[in-house]
Parts: sequence; C-alpha cells; structure tokens
Amino acid sequence: MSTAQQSHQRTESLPDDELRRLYRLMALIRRFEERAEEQYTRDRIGGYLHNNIGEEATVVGLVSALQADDYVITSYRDHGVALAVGASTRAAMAELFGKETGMVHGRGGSMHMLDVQRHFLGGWGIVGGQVPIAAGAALALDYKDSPGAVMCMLGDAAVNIGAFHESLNIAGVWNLPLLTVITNNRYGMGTSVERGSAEPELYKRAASYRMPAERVDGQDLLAVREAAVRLMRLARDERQPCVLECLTYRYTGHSVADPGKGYRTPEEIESWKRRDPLILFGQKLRERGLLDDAAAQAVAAEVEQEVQDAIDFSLQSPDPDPAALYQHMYGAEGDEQFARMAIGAPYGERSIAADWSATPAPPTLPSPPPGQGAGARGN
Ligand SMILES: Cc1ncc(C[n+]2csc(CCOP(=O)(O)OP(=O)(O)O)c2C)c(N)n1
Ligand SMILES: [Mg+2]
Repeated sequence: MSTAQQSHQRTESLPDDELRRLYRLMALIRRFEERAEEQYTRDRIGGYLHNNIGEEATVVGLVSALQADDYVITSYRDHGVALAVGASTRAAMAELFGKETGMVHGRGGSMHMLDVQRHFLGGWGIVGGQVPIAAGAALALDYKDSPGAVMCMLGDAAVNIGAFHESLNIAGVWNLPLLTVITNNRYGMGTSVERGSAEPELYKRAASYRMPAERVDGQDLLAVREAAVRLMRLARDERQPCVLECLTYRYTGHSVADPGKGYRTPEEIESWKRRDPLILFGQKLRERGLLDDAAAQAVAAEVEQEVQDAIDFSLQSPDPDPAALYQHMYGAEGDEQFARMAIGAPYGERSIAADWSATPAPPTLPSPPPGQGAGARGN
C-alpha cells in the first residue's frame, strides 16, 4: 500500500468534525503564537517566550492521542499544548501577560503554563527537567493501579541531559506507563542535532533501554497521531514505555531573543515552510471535501477574533496582588509554608532592609597589601 493510501485511510478513521477541529486548533495555535510575539515586542509580556510556529502538527497530533486518564507534560515551549488540551485562549494569553486571570494566575508566565484539571502537568524551564517528573507521574499511576499513561515531550537537545537517561532507564526497569516524545526541531538554541548528538537519529537512544521506538514525519498531523495512539496504547495497556521522535522545524528563532538566522540558511527555512503543517493538513481536508477557500478564510477570521479577544481580555485583567505573591506557589500547604519563611519565623529572614540600621556594623578589615585591593581582583 502506498504512503498516500495509508494516509487516506487514517483520515477516514476520524469523524469529519474531528478533522475540522484539529485543523482549526492548528490555525489557532499559529495565530496565537504570532500575536504573542507581537505583544512581547510591545512590552506587554515579560520574561522569555518560545513559540510553536511550524510545530503545530506535532503538538496537535500528539495531544489528540491522549485519553481521559492520560497526562501530558512538556518543556517551556508549551503554549500549543495548553491550547490543545483545551485551556481557554483567554487564560493562556492572560498568563503570558502575567495577569491574575491567567491559567496559573500569572505566576507561571510563558514557560510554566499548567492545567492540572485537564491533566496538563505543565511546561518546565529547565532543559530535560520534566523528564524525571514524567517518570514520577508514571510511577504514581502504576503504584496506584490507575489507568492511563504519561506523555512526556522534550526537545532534541534535551536527550543529552543526564536526567533523560536516568528517567528512561528507571522507566524501562520498572515498566512505567510512559511515552517519551522527542520533538526534533533540528536545533537546541543555535546547535544543530548533528553537532550536538553523537547519535543524531535520536529515537535510537531507546535501544539502550530496550524500548520500542519510532521516528515519524512531525509535519503530518495524522502520522503523528497514529503513531502516538499506538505507542500510548502500549504504554497504557501493556506497561511498555516507548519513545517517539517527531521530525519538525521551528520557523522562527529559539525565543523572542533570537532572530534564528545566524545558524541556518534561508533556503533551509524555506524548504521547511513548503511542508507547512497547516497547508499539508488543509490539502488532505480539501481532498475529502471538508475544506475550501471560503472555509479556510472563515477559520482564519474566527481564530483572529478569538486571539484578539484574548488580548483585549488580558489588557483589561488585573495584575496579581503583590501581597499574594506566594499564594498558589506551595500547593495546599501554601500559607503554612509561607508563614515558616516569614520574617522572624524558623526558616525566615531575621531582618529586613529597614532594620539594617539596627544591625551591628561589620568589623573593619585590615588594608590589603598594595596592588591586591578590590580593583585588582578583576571580577
Ligand atoms: C539545564 C539547562 N541548560 C541550559 C538551558 C538553556 N536552554 C534553554 S532552551 C535550550 C535549548 C534546548 O533545545 P531543545 O531541547 O532542542 O528544545 P527546543 O528549544 O528546540 O524546543 C537551552 C540550552 C536550560 N534552560 N536548562
Ligand atoms: Mg530543538
């Protein structure tokens, strides 16, 4: 059977409405990210911002494979996952703006979106930091005999972090219900996979842990979904941890701080844009009679309005109260934890700036020998 036929068959197995929903979701993520970058340059968003532009088919295809009892966790490049699990566009945008109405009340920002109710265990800022957490969540599911599995997404560079190996090893030894997905967008900041990885076919790392592994075209939503459905079933039902590598590309720089042009050619970027996930999936829907120019324009107008509404909502939303800065930061025990750190408490500050006048003056140090004073230390 040809690849085209296989792909057609996959399309047929999903209801028309679901196919349209997935297309709209990719369009929403694309527009959300474009407008978020624009809002960042208008100084309405602080910290960093990493977008999913170019990676929509991977993100949406993966999340579409999750079942009600499953969990998902990812890196700081997390806006697409938040929208794909069903968080409201308003709550996601307001989080970027650091507003109280954000999905984590403005405490997380771009890199730390989170929606536990929707089983999204968050975006994580330390490269590879989410992998041991994912293994822990998978262990918890197994320990409690719960149905479901954990899908852990990470970047191509994150596979070279020690925690990746430790986590996959323990997942292999303990048969944890974990699917590790490598979103291979070819670069870790400005370092290509070929420069950074001794084995650039990253899915092959799984052989070290005797796990089944596959590499899939990350620009093809249905191919991603089909592989993820199959491997999640293995993880969920057979307690067989697996690895999936999705080959994709980020069109823009690593983050808003990176123009993304110094380490790759315009030709390379253009060649990937010719395989734009929205165009590829749109073509499939057109072949099935589910999309035409008018419908595509209607979707574009709809998501434009939805994102604009989210921006307006965020602008009008209140900032968090500075006095409540530590609320929600330490889970259910938050107030107690904060009290322990308060001034005068066992683990708290002994004094604050205003009290410094009462602090005894530090002892006078002897003068250093000539040439070894503060200016000579060269720090
Ligand atoms: C432990 C650690 N080292 C370095 C960094 C800085 N850093 C942030 S993102 C990044 C590149 C990661 O690339 P990759 O895993 O391919 O993910 P991508 O950004 O491409 O999605 C680096 C080195 C970090 N956040 N954490
Ligand atoms: Mg990368």
